Amino acid sequence: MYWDREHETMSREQLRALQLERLQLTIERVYRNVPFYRQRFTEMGIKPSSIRTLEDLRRLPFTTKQDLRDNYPFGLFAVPMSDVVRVHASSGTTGKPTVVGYTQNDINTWAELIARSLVCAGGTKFDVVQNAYGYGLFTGGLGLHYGAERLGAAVVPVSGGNTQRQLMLMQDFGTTILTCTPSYALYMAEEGQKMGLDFKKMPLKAGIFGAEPWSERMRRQLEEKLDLMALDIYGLSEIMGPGVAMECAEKQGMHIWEDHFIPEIIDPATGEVLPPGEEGELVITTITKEAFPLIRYRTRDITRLDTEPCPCGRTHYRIRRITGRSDDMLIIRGVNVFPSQVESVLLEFGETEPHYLLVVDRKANLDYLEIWVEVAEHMFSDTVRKLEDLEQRLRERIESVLGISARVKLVEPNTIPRSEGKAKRVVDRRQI
Ligand code: ADP
Ligand code: K
Ligand code: ZN
Repeated sequence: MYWDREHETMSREQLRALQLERLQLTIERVYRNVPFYRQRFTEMGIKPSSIRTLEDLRRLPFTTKQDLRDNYPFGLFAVPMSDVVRVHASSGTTGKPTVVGYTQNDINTWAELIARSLVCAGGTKFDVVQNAYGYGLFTGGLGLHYGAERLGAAVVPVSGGNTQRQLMLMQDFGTTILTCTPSYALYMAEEGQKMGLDFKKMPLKAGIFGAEPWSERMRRQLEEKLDLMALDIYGLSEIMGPGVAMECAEKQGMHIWEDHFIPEIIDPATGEVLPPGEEGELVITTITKEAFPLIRYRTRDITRLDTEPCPCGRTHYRIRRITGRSDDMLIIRGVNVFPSQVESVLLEFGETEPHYLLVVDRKANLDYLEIWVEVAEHMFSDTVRKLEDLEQRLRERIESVLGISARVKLVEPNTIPRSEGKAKRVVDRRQI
């Protein structure tokens, strides 16, 4: 029923004591090994010995994605590269990605937390886990992979895409646990139906869905169509990757693994810590990471912390569904996209106007991105070929920066509505 009963069901007092001990070690580590933190702490008159209680955490400064960008690529690592065994990356706010590193111990911790998360979904060594999260620089694929192996399950490292083959393997291998984004799972369900598959006759029992926001409505659809228990998993590369928090069979929010991460909920406007239960931005401090520890990292994800005891017996607090972001990041097919990334490409090209719009839609459970870009009047008197050529070059460059496919549509001046004040860069038509 549990993977690590001792840690998952610790009393709150024990858990707090463990957190304080680990927090103090982490503060010492970053103070010693990361010039960025030493300088920040010194400016604020903070020494490692200043952190005497868990409440003292509030005195420490936040870390933001901009800090990661300023220290690109390895500047915040707290160990020499000889101790780093893996590097992952996710979208940054402009062209450069956010880079994270892991020691062997970090990889082990990650595998442990994923194993815990799989057990939350009823996983055992007898399961066949079809892992359709993308493998590569993104944390989804490899993160789930090592945890499923740790559990002793049989992992099918199929990665994303190629839906017909996914469905064939699912049938032939007798997949019992499916891991992927919720929108891709729905897409698979519908493709399967078209192929005449009867999911009720297949051994699928659980789906571990995350990397993008979804809803109770989607949960009902997934459970009905795929005949499984659909659970939510949360994570972000900066903190580790998937498996930072995982729902149990109670389906009342995701247990955040507090023996490794300390969550806080803040008012995104003032930075003030909010009382338990209030909605705000999730801030996380890592307390066991070696290569890439982060102090009070602002996730920009909006949620609330549920401190009520859970009937499953796990004592770790739960975060509720992520309801939005406190920045302009979009998640398209599980991939993080910032409008500023598109802007940086347009600036680099210098052949268009600075007015652009990202139009996102979901058709048949797949996300589509169209980018409208205004070009000068005289461009339209040029040959069609010239315009098509620009469109294609922009598309190729944007796709390589964003990591997802997109359609570029060149439009005439003043096509994109102007707004007073902050420009509106996104039209999101998706319903989840
Ligand atoms: P991952 O591969 O886990 O998606 P990324 O670092 O690429 O990692 O993206 C992390 C972001 O994805 C989070 O900050 C959050 O906005 C979003 N995300 C991850 N899991 C969920 C989830 N279960 N529900 C809503 N959003 C999620
Ligand atoms: K994501
Ligand atoms: Zn629970």
